[in-house]
Amino acid sequence: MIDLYYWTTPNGHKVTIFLEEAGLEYKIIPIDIRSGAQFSPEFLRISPNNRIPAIVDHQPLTGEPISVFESGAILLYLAEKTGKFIPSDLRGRVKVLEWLFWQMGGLGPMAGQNHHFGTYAPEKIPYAIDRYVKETNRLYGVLDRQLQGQEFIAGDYSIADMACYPWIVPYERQKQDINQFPNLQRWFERMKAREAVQRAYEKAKPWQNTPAPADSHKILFGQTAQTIGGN
Ligand SMILES: N[C@@H](CCC(=O)N[C@@H](CS)C(=O)NCC(=O)O)C(=O)O
Repeated sequence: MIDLYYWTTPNGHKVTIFLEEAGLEYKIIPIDIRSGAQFSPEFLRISPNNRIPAIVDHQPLTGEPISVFESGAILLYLAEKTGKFIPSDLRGRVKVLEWLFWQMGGLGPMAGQNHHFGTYAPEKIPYAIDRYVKETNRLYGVLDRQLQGQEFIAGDYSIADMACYPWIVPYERQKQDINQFPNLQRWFERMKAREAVQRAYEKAKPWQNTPAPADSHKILFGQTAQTIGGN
């Protein structure tokens, strides 16, 4: 059994997609990041960066239960545990890792800043909005080129696809026209049609559109080292 510390965000969806694809048994433990649940001492013991997702695997391949934070590390851990969605040959494996890390260091953070300045920032700062809309657009172009002539990002369907897909779902919010990226669009439709992906998004429903507390903006975007007790 795996405990998944989860909220209904792109990084949360990555892990439900894997768990659904692999058919692993798991329990969702909601961490409402809008109300500050990510700062509880119990959660910080598992996820010291006070962010979802995180997992506790109660039956690892060896030894005591193990916790993992960071969505890329979780996907890799689960792929290694199950022997699924990552090739075992050297070259195939490197390809998947390249695109997994590309998502973790590029697409995720840049699209995240795009959401921040385009949606959440109380002040609309044209330079910041433009910077992240353009950078997201460049990354979409990179992915579109990579998908030319292939069905999935790094060869066979893999954790690289699972990492990227939830960050393309909000393409409209990111002010991107997916029609400009035909290879990416075909891949997107292929991903969306997967039953496991649909089940993963179903899992989010009980918490989606629930009212956020009045001070959620401050909780999510107002933290410093001092407020989290880091200095
Ligand atoms: N690099 C981390 C990013 C995780 C992350 O940013 N999680 C967000 C939701 S998508 C979160 O928990 N935010 C809570 C906060 O900012 O306090 C990962 O991929 O796991």
